[in-house]
Amino acid sequence: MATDSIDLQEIYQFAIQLAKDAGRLILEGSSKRTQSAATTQDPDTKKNRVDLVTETDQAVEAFIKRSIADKYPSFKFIGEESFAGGERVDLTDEPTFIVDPIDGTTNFVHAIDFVCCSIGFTFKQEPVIGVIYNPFLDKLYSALQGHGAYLNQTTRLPLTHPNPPPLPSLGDAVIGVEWGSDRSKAVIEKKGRTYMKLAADGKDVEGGVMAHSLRSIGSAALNYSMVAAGQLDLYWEIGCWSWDVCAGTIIAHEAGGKVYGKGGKPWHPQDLMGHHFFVVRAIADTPGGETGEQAQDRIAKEFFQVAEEWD
Ligand code: 2AM
Ligand code: CA
Ligand code: CA
Ligand code: CA
Repeated sequence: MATDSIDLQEIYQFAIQLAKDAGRLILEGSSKRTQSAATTQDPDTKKNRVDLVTETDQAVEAFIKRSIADKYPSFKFIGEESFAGGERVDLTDEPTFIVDPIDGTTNFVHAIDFVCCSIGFTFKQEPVIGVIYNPFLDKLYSALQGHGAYLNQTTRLPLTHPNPPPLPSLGDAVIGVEWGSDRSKAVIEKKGRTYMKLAADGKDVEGGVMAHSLRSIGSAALNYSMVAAGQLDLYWEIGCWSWDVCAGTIIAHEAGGKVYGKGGKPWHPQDLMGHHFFVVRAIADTPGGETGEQAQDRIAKEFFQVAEEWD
């Protein structure tokens, strides 16, 4: 297709409106968000009884997919619930929407307000547009490549823009982590050991860094949004998917955050299709001569001396 002719500004405005409309559907569906409404249908991809999906997840994805097909019939679409339904799509150079209709389904089912719709868009394999909307808190995080990241379309991110605070060490950080839905012994032991080292004092636990704290807010996309805002210092995730992080990747990047590949390696576009994610918030240049990016790399290095890695 004539990809040179795509109008990113127009697609950005379309994605913002789509996220707001999806948010309305999520609010409407919230009256039905009970434990019993959640099922674990499709045993192939919905692995176990904590991997929840509701009718609202599916209805919102169907709405978003239809809206995109009406407006941009030639664009590709990757979405969590379509994937669960057996639709597998590779990342290509083509314009591609990558969507999670509800990120934070467990929160949605338990009436916890950290729920969002995440709409990402890639072009030539790079995330260039991201919109993350939490309808319960009416917070919309968005970014278009090269144009900065915003909260509710007006407040530049990070919230401290243009003066992000320093981050002297990993011990000064509030770190976003999640338990995910893979509760196998291997995964939970590795995550658990890493969380212990992050939380404990080095005098008690070998390698302990005693970070300011850990937070599990239950939505990968909102973790990215909070790193973009500068509320979380970093976020580490193993096990989530492109639809969890596509929008967040460009929002965090446009807010001065740095995203990394597996194990803290430099980010490569195909990392989006993997399951290892790590992002550090914007950090100020220090008068001593360390740039913000050098500080981000230093924190990443410190983190991966602590974190356990796996495939
Ligand atoms: P979901 O709500 O769309 O299912 C909470 O752990 C966060 O991780 C949510 O963003 C959730 O997305 C996502 N998630 C789901 N399964 C996961 C897994 N196995 N590993 C990591 N994250 C997962
Ligand atoms: Ca899910
Ligand atoms: Ca998700
Ligand atoms: Ca989801």
